[in-house]
Amino acid sequence: MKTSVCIIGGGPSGLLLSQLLHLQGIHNVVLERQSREYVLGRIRAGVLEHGFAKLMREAQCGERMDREGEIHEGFFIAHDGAMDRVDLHKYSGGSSVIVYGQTELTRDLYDARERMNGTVIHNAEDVTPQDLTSPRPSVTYRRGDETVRIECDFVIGADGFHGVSRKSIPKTVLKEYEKVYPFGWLGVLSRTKPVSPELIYARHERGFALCSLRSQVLSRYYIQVPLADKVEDWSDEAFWAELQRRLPAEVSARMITGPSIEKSIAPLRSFVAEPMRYGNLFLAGDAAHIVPPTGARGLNSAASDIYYLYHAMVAHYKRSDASGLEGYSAKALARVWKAQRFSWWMTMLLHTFPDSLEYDRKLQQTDLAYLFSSEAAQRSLAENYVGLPF
Ligand code: FAS
Ligand code: PHB
Repeated sequence: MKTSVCIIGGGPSGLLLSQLLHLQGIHNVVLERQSREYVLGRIRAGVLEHGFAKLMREAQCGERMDREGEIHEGFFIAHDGAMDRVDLHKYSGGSSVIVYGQTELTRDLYDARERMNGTVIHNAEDVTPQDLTSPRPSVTYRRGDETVRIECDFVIGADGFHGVSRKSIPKTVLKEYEKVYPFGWLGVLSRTKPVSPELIYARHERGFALCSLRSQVLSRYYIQVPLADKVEDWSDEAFWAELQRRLPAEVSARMITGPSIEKSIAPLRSFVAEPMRYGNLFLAGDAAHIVPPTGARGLNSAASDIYYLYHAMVAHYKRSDASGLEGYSAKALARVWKAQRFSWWMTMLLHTFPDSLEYDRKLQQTDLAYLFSSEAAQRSLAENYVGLPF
């Protein structure tokens, strides 16, 4: 099989790039290890930057997002007995975010790939990039007993943190930066009316909590839990009781609880791999970087990688201009590290740390007091949360 661009990974990064390249007549193939149902069974991100939303529209996949997604112009931070609102619209110069689940946007991307007869190969086993530094790289994968080779010009590693692509870069070339946090997030999805029309991030001495949503009948809640906790340690009743302990009384009092339809614990880490290019392999999304979800930057960091790669590939194939490809890694990493900083800052601000000093906790309180006393501080938070320019 021959193609121009072979994309490893059928998550949002891989599918969005595949769709954008297809619309520009650049042939590509997506290789996904799991089934489509498995990929669509993952519950992950919920907040889209305006840049991500724009790319979805450019990919002709934004119609349901614009119809069913919710525009949010602010969110709340509950702390020290107060509930302060961050006015994103005012402090970002009129911008906002869209609340629309990653599961849904991945479904929209799959549907578009199918509608346009795109090649997305599921259940691809033992996917292996080959000859990445040669002018004719290829990717092999196993389909039952058969090994298939896909010859291509470029390989895109959009296969997430546990994928094969980053591991195909020699250790003498790759530099990894990592910070692991001493806690995780226990997340619950429930068919209940959300407790608040806007997100509530809560800093509490018992631990962080977040009230989010997927729609007006589907709520998404999180609480910070110790790393040693397992999902089976948490009954629904225990979850709801702990969540309500960490929220302001007036919020807890109006909370509608119900059975969890999804419950999982995600560990929190900050991670960046450099460079994001090796020969004709380009890394994008979680394959290259991971952030703690506190700042809702995870999926959104993938968006700028895809934007840069998309424009670089179009320049290469349509104008024989390789500058975008040559400059990709440095350009993508510059924005990735700003998302890393913001996610780290939000995480340090709002979580309780097992080994923190009383001094550290006073600094957190002071940081929040300063934030809500300074328009400059709120402008800084807002411009990062709605998404820095691509
Ligand atoms: P993905 O991991 O989504 O997709 C990679 C794809 O590659 C997967 O489908 C995988 O099956 C496939 N793959 C892996 N290895 C392969 C191989 N060898 N061959 C072929 N295919 C292979 N972000 C937020 O903003 N907010 C959140 O609340 C949030 N919660 C999260 C919870 C969890 C448990 C995780 C893991 C991430 C969360 N994220 C969140 C971040 C998440 O949304 C990612 O940023 C987003 O999925 C990135 O998309 P991709 O880069 O496409 O990677
Ligand atoms: C979510 O709705 O899943 C969500 C929202 C905001 C975050 C993290 C997760 O910062």
